[in-house]
Amino acid sequence: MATYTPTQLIGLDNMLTLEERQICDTVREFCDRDLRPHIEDWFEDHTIPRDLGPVFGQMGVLGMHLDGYGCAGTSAVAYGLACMELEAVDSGIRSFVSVQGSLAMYAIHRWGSEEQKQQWLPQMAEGKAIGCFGLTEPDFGSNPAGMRTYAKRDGDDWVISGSKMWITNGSLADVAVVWAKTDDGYAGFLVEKDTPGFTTHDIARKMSLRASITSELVLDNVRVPDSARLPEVNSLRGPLSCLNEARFGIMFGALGAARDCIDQTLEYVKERQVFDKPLSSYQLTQAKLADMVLELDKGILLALQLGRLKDEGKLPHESISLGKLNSTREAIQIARTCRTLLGASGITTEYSPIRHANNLESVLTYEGTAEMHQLILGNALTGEAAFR
Ligand code: TGC
Ligand code: FAD
Repeated sequence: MATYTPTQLIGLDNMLTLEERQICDTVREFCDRDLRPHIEDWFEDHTIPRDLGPVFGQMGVLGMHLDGYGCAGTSAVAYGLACMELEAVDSGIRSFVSVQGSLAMYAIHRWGSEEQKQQWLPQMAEGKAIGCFGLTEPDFGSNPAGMRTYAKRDGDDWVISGSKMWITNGSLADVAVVWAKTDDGYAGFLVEKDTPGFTTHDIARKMSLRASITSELVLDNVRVPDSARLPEVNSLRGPLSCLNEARFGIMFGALGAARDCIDQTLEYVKERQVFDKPLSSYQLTQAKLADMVLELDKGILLALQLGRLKDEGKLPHESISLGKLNSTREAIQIARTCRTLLGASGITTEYSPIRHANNLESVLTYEGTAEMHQLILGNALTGEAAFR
């Protein structure tokens, strides 16, 4: 009897353009050749090689949905599909690409001066310069409006003091996009790595997103010229607009992690004999598989619809919360259920579900926790902001 892959059941390929299918195939081949063979070691060693930057650059995935300045200028859907392939390897891999393209590069592209764009975007698209994005602080994660990092005007310069916490690629970055309060609202600054007073400290012993560097940024009277300030924004609209881009990528990406869990588990249950029959032949196994594939495919259809709206310029930022909330919440459930089907074999990194499940704890939390996205949707539906 013919069998189907999970995405064949919704005819995913028929919903994609030729270019989108080609991008998927190219990124998947690259992942299988250059990333997948190493991911267990990177996760185990709590690291990600810095020289992956130029490798991603050659692939054309860094800032791929941005126009000009050496960026590929693809559709939003193509970017999402690339995120799905990257996160099928590991959320840390997708994080590297989203922080570079959707947070650091997007901030410069959307809110930077022409000089800043010329200076940074081409080398960031090539992966020769790495960027990070400092919004969260030790005491202000879900509520960035409360940030204490402060930038004071001093003649032609700004002097910035404060700290940022949980910053992906913090110590790898050549340039940090740092958000600070000012007398006039909020501003973003491009802080180069060797600027006096600027230091980074990596966060150790993470049980999640181990194939990713997460750092604290400390700014102790860091002096930068006004030309380092992103000139086009002086409100929280600046960083929040960048989050929309990264959340969009996660909406697709988390489903890649879920798909990989299901793929590995399907192979396993067909081979594994329990009570003298393949594990795949039991009704309880099939019910779990059916429910997981249903959620995966529903998630992909939602992501694709929101992606098409984004490409038409008709996607309200509140709708991204639907996708980010759904994909992360369902993906972590799928990863955990796959782990149950693997039994004891599921507790080591030989199979991907437990690694994905651990990673998805971070993905559920960063870029707005699941609860924040419920509140954003609650606000959109009722007109009542219940954050405060
Ligand atoms: P609020 O008063 O509602 O708005 C302030 C200003 O921002 C505008 N705005 C938005 N603009 C664009 N996109 C959005 N999604 C926006 N949401 C609001 C708003 O119009 C206003 O503009 P203006 O010009 O009139 O001033 O802001 P609030 O303080 O009440 O906060 C709203 C809330 C709670 C939803 C927001 O703070 C939030 O989303 N909190 C979650 C924080 C978060 O997601 N942090 C993520 C940090 S980065 C990260 O996690 C990277 S992980 C990367 C990886 O490794 O992959
Ligand atoms: P808190 O805000 O303290 O939340 C704790 C709990 O309280 C959560 O369950 C939350 O949902 C709940 N809560 C908060 N407010 C409310 C409310 N009003 N009503 C009900 N419940 C509420 N940040 C960056 O700026 N740049 C990065 O590159 C970056 N990378 C990250 C990488 C990793 C691996 C991780 C784990 C985090 C990263 N972050 C980054 C930080 C991330 O965005 C924050 O962790 C996240 O926004 C949540 O903030 P918090 O951890 O301070 O949790």
